[in-house]
Amino acid sequence: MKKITFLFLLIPFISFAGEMKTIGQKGDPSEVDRVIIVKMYDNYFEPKEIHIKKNETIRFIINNYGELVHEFNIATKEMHLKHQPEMMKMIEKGILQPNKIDKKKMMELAKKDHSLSHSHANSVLLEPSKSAELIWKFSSDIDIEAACNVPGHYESGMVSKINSI
Ligand SMILES: [Cu+2]
Repeated sequence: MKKITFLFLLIPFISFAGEMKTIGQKGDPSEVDRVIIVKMYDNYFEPKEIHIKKNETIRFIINNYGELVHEFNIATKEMHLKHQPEMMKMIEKGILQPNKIDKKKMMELAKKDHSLSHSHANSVLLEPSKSAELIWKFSSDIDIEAACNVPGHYESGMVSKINSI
């Protein structure tokens, strides 16, 4: 019985790890090939297109110049669409506010529901005037996008195409 429970817990993890592999992996700081500066505004990114080479490790330096909380998330369109309900849940729980992240509440609620902690290697969530960096090693040439999944932002065009050459 215990074995079966364990397997069920493992299945979503395996499928997520599989998805991550197609978009690349967390990059090693000592292997950074290039730095790309990303600016967040309400509700769009600059640049709108990002060009990368297969196997390139990029250090993204992300600055939020907007007045709202924004996310920079590297994923396929399907992964973004799957992540959006998690972001909606963060709003419903009061963790994610238009211009603020309630980190205390996040830590508290994430003890019971890990999806509320928003800890993903391929994503950063930033309050206004904050900045962060994300090092990513791209491994494939499938269609990926950098997007903000704060409810309504993706739909209003907060997405940059990542083209591999
Ligand atoms: Cu946004």
